[in-house]
Order: sequence, then structure tokens, then C-alpha cells
Amino acid sequence: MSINLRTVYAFAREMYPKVSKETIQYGTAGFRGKAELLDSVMFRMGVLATLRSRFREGSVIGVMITASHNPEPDNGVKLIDPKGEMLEPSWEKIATDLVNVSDQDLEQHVAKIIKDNEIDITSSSYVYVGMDNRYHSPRLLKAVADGVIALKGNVREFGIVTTPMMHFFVVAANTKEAYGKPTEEGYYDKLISAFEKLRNGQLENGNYRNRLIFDGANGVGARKMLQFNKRMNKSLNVTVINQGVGPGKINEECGADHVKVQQRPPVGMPIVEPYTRCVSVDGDADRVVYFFTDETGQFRLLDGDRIATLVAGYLMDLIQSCQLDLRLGLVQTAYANGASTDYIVNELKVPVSCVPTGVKHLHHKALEYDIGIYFEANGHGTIVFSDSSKAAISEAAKTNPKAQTLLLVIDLINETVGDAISDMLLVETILNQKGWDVKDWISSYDDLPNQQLKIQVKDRNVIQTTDAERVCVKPEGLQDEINQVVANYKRGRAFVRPSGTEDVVRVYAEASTREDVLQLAYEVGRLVQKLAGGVGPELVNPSNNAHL
Ligand code: 16G
Ligand code: MG
Repeated sequence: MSINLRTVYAFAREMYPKVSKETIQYGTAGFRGKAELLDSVMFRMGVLATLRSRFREGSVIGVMITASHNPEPDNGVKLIDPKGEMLEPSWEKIATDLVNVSDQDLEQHVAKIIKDNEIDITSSSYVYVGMDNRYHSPRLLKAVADGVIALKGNVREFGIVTTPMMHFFVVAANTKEAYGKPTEEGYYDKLISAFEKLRNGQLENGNYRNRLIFDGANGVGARKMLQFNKRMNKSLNVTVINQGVGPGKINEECGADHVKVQQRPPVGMPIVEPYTRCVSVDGDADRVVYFFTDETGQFRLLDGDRIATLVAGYLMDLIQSCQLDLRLGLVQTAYANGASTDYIVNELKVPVSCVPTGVKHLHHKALEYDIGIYFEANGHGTIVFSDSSKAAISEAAKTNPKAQTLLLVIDLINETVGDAISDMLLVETILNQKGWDVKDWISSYDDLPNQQLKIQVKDRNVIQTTDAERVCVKPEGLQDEINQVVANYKRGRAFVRPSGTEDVVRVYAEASTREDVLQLAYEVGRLVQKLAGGVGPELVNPSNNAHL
């Protein structure tokens, strides 16, 4: 095969010229921004994925086109490495340089990547591409495919899929189907078969009712949940709302991010009895949170921390009853509610570690345990099992039914990445086995009231953090001031960090009462506005507001 790098330049100049002069940053999970600025980024990511596949000796590399929980006008790209992880950090730099180089310099720049990484450009390469249901996604998918074609790589298009499905396809292909078949049906088969075996015909148990409202955020999760419904034989009774077929826009007033951050139900909720289990996923279905309203009409959230604790408790019990000597650990971020961390350490007695925001950090840390559970409070998470733990569980399963249950749980989990639907099926399995409803689940501990704010600043990169984002080291003096403010609040805790997906600084606060947390978040937000170059309107003091 002879490859002429001129083609890359020709495609770029004719079809995907670079329009934005501003430097594009690699965010928490890839590139993200306004869709109209992304054509050249996508084309170049097609090129990059092909180079990466050749670098990894022809393993399949995945490309998912989505802006996840962002608003509809945004889009983005997530790259998936051969084992289903996010792109290796050293290649994030290569990716960033590649999207920022001018069209004129593109050909030479690609040649340099090939040389620096000793890539055999004539070897075979495979890139899998999928997209969410934003109206601009097909255009961007074509740009990725053209990037692959420019380097004479092989591209396989999966159409509209969830992000976790793409991770599944990549791993299934790279493990020669040991993990499953790399097709949409292969994905449904694997999850549904494990779920139905675990359910074992028991649809209701104790306080557990077989009824669930599923908010699909007008995104891909809704479509795929409907596909699950078709294939599941009512083993789970799910009503899908915000299906993305009406006027509703993706993530607008609905979805996991809205429900978690706004702490209220999505639009389109039917009237349901108090304590009905409801679940929200985000636009690309890699996050999930549960919620319900109690008999007083109060909204109650069961977020990623709750899912993590539920799963940790369940797996601990199973491991102990199988008498397996496996090290189980839980990974969280600074956003984890303090009450959840206390519960895990003091009640469940499971070791916890804290890492910076972003799946790649959590996933990486979780791999250090035999069984590593990781969840962000926003609902993104999964469980990873080491090869040796899988071998030990398989061995035990020859005689022990609990170990057989564990094996089915492994099949139900999408180990490659947080998967809203797979996580939800696991939660449903656990609640069913325990005979729990949401009231039982939420009573294990009381969340500390918490509040998040977004602050617009001139340049979010002036904020620099350390200690898993819990301490701000720049601008100087900001952390001292935060400490002074926090000290005035009972069980107060707050941190600030630059967002990796939006041009804002994020503030998180928690304290013992709702009033306190609103005031604490406001005070910390004001400090950011003052010391980190705030732009936009001054925050409103909630206590002044209360007097009006
Ligand atoms: C992305 C991350 C998510 C993280 C979020 C933080 C992945 C797959 N997703 O959605 O884990 O919580 O960004 O966003 O890594 P932020 O940096 O804007 O707060
Ligand atoms: Mg997402």
C-alpha cells in the first residue's frame, strides 16, 4: 500500500479547512465545542485514530462523536483506545498539536508524528466510528471517516449508538469476541442475558416493585432503552420519557446532568406515585442517576455516590460469602458527598481513594484493586475486575452459587467504561435481590446539602489545583481565603477547579444545612470572581435575597 500524505492536505484544504484561529484544548474527555467549529477537528481525529491503530499494530481504535451532556449546539469527540480506555495521555498531546496546526503545515506535521512514533504507515488499521443523535453528528462522522480514508485505513460506521456501546464494540473486536460480539445485537444479548439470569423470574421481591421511569435526555440512551424494552420480555418494566422524538432538545431541562445539578426532576415527568423509582441518563448514556419524590412532594436524588455505595456493599457481601480473598476498593472524586465517604470508610469498611475529575483518572486508579469500583457523583462509573479476580471467581463458581451470581454480575457490567443502562440494570438487580425500594436505599446515610456554581472568568486556566483538585494553588491566596470562609460553616467543604469541558470555573460546596450551603457556595464564588478575573454579573447574595 502506498500512501501519499498530500491527500491529507488536499482533503483538509478542499473539504475540512481549519476555520478557528483560537487554540483548541483537549478537555476532560476529548475535544468539545460549537459544532460548526469542529469539522476540521473531526477530520484530523480520523487521521489520528488511523495513526494510533497502526501504532498499536492494527488494533481497533474507537471514535465517538458526541458532546455528552452539553447543550444541543455543541458537539465533540471521544477517542477510545484498544482496551476500551480513553486515549492514552501522551497521545492527548499529539492530538492537541494535530488539531491546532495550520492546513499548510498539516502534511509535514503528520509526517513528523509518523516518524517520531516509528509508525509503519503501510500496515493495516481499523477505526470504529459512532455518533449521538445531534443533527450535526452525521456531518461530523463523515469528516472522521474521510480522515481515515485519507490514510487508506479501514473504517466501520456504527451509526447512532451510545458512548459505552462504542467502548464495548472496540473491546469485543480487540479481544476476538471473547468479550462479546462487536455488534449492536451482541451488546444487547450480553447484557440482557446476564440480567435475566440474575433476575431468575423474580420480578418483585419485598419492597421492590418492577416499575421504572427512564428519562432518556432526548438522547441516544432513550433510543437504546426502547430497544432493550423490545428485547427484554418485561423482565424490567420501563417507561421511557424524553425520547427525543418531539420538540424537546437533547439534555434540555432533562437528563442526568440537569437532574443532578439542578436537583429537580426532568420535564415530561408523568404523574407517578410517591417513591416511584426514576432514572435519568445523559445525552450519550454514560451517566446515570436515580431520583424520586416522597409523600410530601420533595425531590430526592440518588446519585453516583449512592450507586457506588450500593454496589460496594453488595459485592462485599458476595465476596465474603464466597470466602474469596479479593481486595475491593472504591474510587471517588472531590465531588463525592462527604457523607458517602464517611459511610464507605466507617460502615462498609472499604478503602477509598480520591482522584481528579474525569473517567480516565478514576478508571486508572480502580485497576489497582482486584475489584475496583469507581463512580463520579454525577453518575459516571463502573466496576473493573482484575484477571486474577475473574479467575478466582470462575474457580469458586464451580461449586458455589454465590460465585456464579458474581460471574453473571461481571457479564452485566460494561467494564470498559461507565454505561448508564448497564449500571441501571445492576442497580435494579441489587435492589430486587435485597427486596429494597428507594426508601430503603436512601436511608443508608443522609447526604450533606451541596451546591455547584459556574463562574465565568477571563481565563479559566488561571486556576490551578493539586491534591485531586481539592486544593487550589493558583491564583495565590485564593485557597487561604476559601479556607477562612469554609471554617465558618459546620461540616463545610468547598473547592474550585477549571472545567475541562466548558469555558468556566466550577465551585462545589457542601455544609450541614441548605441555607448554609447556598451561602458558602456564594461566598466561594465571589472569591473566584474577585481573585480569578471574573467576568459577567456579580453573584447574588442568597441571604440578601432572602430579605427581599
Ligand atoms: C466529562 C467526563 C466526566 C467528568 C466531566 C467533568 C469522561 C468520559 N467524562 O464529561 O467524567 O465528570 O467531564 O466536566 O471522562 P467538567 O470538567 O466540565 O467539570
Ligand atoms: Mg456523557
